[in-house]
Amino acid sequence: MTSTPSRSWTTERIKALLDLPLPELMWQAQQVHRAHFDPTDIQLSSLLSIKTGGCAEDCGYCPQSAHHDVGLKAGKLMDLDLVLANARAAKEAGAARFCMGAAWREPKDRDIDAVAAMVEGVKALGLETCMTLGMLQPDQAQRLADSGLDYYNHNLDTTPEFYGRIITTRTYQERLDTLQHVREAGMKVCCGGIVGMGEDRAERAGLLAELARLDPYPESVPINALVRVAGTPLEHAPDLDPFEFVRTVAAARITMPAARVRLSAGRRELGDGIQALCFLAGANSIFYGDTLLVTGNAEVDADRALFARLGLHAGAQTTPAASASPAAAAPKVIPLQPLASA
Ligand code: SAM
Ligand code: DTB
Ligand code: SF4
Repeated sequence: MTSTPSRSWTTERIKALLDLPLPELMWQAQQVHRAHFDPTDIQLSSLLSIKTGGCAEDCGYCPQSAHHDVGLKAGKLMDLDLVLANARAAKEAGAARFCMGAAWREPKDRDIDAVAAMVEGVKALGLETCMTLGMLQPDQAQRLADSGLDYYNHNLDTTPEFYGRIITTRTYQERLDTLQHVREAGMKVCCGGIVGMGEDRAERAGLLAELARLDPYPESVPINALVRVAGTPLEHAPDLDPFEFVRTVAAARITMPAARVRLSAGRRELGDGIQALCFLAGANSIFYGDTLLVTGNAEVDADRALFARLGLHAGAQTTPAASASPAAAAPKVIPLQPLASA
């Protein structure tokens, strides 16, 4: 089977994929997956919140927005030593990439000096580096690239039509502009979205069409299932049929054949069976570690057990089971109590 060039993916064509009987959709996704990857190989990225809470943006899903009261204490930018201690623990536990997230609308120029030192330090440990700091100006993107940043995560989150119901403080076009600055600075793009915010199937197709038509499409595509955090406007978002999540993963695989499609936030709540279906649908990356940014993630021990049951392995550098000593089982230095989801 040949993969259709990404630029020809329209919302209508992707909606037609999402409407297929599940066995047909899975079959197409698996053929594309096997043409580009070993389907047992899963990439592991660990997350760390380097600056937590108090964010000026009003993203309706986000526990870190200053517009919502979720009982989270806002913090300052984390010290370099603590970042590096967390990165070392993540590497020991088997992660290949370390993603540092800051609850900023956009970094100030002086913040870039501090985070560039983090990139250099994490890279020196032999990890791939990723950051997500909000909007970037071209010169800021260039400074991050020059410091050795491999990936920049900046999500489109949803389709342009649904976007205004979720975020009012930053435009869709501003997100696209940041993605362009990241590309022009020579970094790899990590860009995806959230499923389960009350959007319909056509709107999920619209998100995938935006992602697949980026030229080139992102190397890394996180598909998050909304984590409904008490105190956020989306606390009571309607339940999503988990098969809709699986379908979205499959369509991401088909439309962005060579991307790492990441089964991201919310996978613990999806359970082992749905996670397994996502891996069969072409997901080949996870956020790995007991916390996401401020909410809990599937635990490292549970992931090791699931990988063993499914015959999956961590591709880059190490496998979690082979590399880890009990003391390195999880990055225990993270000084956060995960927030409970609603
Ligand atoms: N502040 C930066 C920004 O928004 O660009 C970076 C951090 S922000 C937390 C990164 C991404 O996390 C968001 O774009 C969103 O896709 C995801 N996210 C945040 N809260 C979430 C939630 N409750 N459930 C699922 N994904 C979430
Ligand atoms: C992404 O797409 N998902 C991650 C990462 N990029 C930075 C963040 C998920 C956050 C989930 C809620 C929280 O813990 O804050
Ligand atoms: Fe701020 Fe990012 Fe959360 Fe939006 S998603 S409120 S920009 S931390």
